[in-house]
Amino acid sequence: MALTPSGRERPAIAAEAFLRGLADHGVENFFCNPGTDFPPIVEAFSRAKKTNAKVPKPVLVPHENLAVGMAHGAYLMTGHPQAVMVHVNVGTANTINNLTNLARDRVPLILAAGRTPITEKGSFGSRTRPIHWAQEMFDQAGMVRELVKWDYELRNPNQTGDVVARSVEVAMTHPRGPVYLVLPREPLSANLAEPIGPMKPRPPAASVHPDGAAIATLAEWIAAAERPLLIAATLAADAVPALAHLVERCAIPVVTHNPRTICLPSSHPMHFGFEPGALLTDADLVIVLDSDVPWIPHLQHPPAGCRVAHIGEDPSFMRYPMRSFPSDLSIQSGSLNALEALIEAVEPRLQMAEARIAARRARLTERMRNRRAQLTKDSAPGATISPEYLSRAIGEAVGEDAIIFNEYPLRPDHCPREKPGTFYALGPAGGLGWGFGAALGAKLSAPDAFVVATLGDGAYMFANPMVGHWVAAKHGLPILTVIFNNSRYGAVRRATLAMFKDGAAGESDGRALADLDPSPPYELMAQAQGAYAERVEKPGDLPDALKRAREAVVSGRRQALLNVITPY
Ligand SMILES: Cc1ncc(C[n+]2csc(CCOP(=O)(O)OP(=O)(O)O)c2C)c(N)n1
Repeated sequence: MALTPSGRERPAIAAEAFLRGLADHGVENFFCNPGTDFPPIVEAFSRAKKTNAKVPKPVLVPHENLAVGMAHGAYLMTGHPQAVMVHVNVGTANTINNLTNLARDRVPLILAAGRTPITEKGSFGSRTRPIHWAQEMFDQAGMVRELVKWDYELRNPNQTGDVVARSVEVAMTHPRGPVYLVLPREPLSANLAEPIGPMKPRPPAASVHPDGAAIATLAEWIAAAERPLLIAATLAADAVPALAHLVERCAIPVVTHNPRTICLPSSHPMHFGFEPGALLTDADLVIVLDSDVPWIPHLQHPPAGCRVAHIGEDPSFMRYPMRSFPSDLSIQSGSLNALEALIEAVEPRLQMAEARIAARRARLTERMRNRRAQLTKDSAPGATISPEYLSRAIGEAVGEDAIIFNEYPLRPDHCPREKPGTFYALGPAGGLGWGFGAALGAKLSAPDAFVVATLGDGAYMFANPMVGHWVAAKHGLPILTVIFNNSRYGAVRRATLAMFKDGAAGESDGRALADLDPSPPYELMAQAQGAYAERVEKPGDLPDALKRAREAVVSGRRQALLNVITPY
């Protein structure tokens, strides 16, 4: 128990139990953007400093969306639950974009927000500002309820520890995901009846194991298939060797459609890129591994009679309102558990299939040769810097241990990554304004890593770049940001042309509402915030510019930015 300046004993308040409970549950950082709901939190941090109580590290982030992005990056580095606290309903509103990304990417985030004081007078925490009336909502959690697994409002200060434990337990249970905690000022600032003791976290349940009969069926199908295909999107780093082994053994080509992680090393003989294409339209068996959208049904589909099996901890993506991919078999399981079980089940069934597998391997080897030759051609330097050439140059410059956060212009076909855990991409919901924050959060949790954010110029603007560079400087987070600057929202233009090439919009080449000219001198703006920064326009200048920027980050411990002019 802390003492007051006059030496009297000071009873603990609920905010101290909140912070200490988070620390006891493995939360290392407390990403926050405060308001008038925060005085109990500020008091709790100040008391912890005096008493050396274990609390998370406070990380001030002057925009809530960036804070949530940072929490994502930190989670990807540690696997630990993350915490962000924001100012009442208005701060919550600013989190919703990245909260959507984290919900779809199953990130265990404890998103906490104050709530305007409940009482108009008479309590220690009662209302003291005009905003305290207007900020009240009938149902503050209703703003985010669709995106979180659980929400709760602290009502009794003595329950704080249990509320923290419950929030972490729900967030960490598979499939993981964000939870929302509302903390009104009165209970958060109230004295506790008992001193705060250490909390023993309840361990979350292990990832689910697959049904044995379903695995046996799929193993039979694999042994019998002529033209199998596996489509994946995300895979935990520790499951990559198992996938690599299975598909190598059975000669199953793998396509990672809309990938968010490395599912196979780029050089793996079964890594067939990122578009299902002919491998899908020819297939007689498709295994969908933790992939929400394995192909685009409007544009392509497997042939009639092709078997389709889905594997994942939530193979039917229950929180997606509509999703109608065909399915002959659905296996609910953590990916690693399913892959290990399949490896074991398939081996004894392969004896009869060896000749077929050898013939398929030979066909795929030939196909791979052509694929690699085409990739080399596509990324050759031209008169201007193409995104393919830029991707290749980044891959060559950053090294195999660099951790890349891609939102989303980097062409993974042209930027080989061999090590699991060295590439992450914008989640399936595609809320822009993610990558810069995620890269900063990763650097915070993996200080020795060389972290690189590859961003479109649009994505960079969405990230609140002034806040991002401030956070990098303030918290000592030197990362490299590479802007693929085409002075436009290329994706919006392409979408317009895909639908209205022959319409009136096509007459202006789909540029209306997609034009980001005049493009600001991002490099000067980053320099003003202390970054090493350059503008790069010529293909020949790119490799050295990347080297200088890398040096600035790795040796100079300085944030760096390259504004690369990339017409596409
Ligand atoms: C928050 C949010 N607003 C709007 C969009 C729609 N959107 C998708 S891609 C895109 C353009 C991004 O431009 P840029 O980052 O420059 O990449 P480019 O498309 O030019 O490769 C937009 C606006 C979105 N995904 N998220």
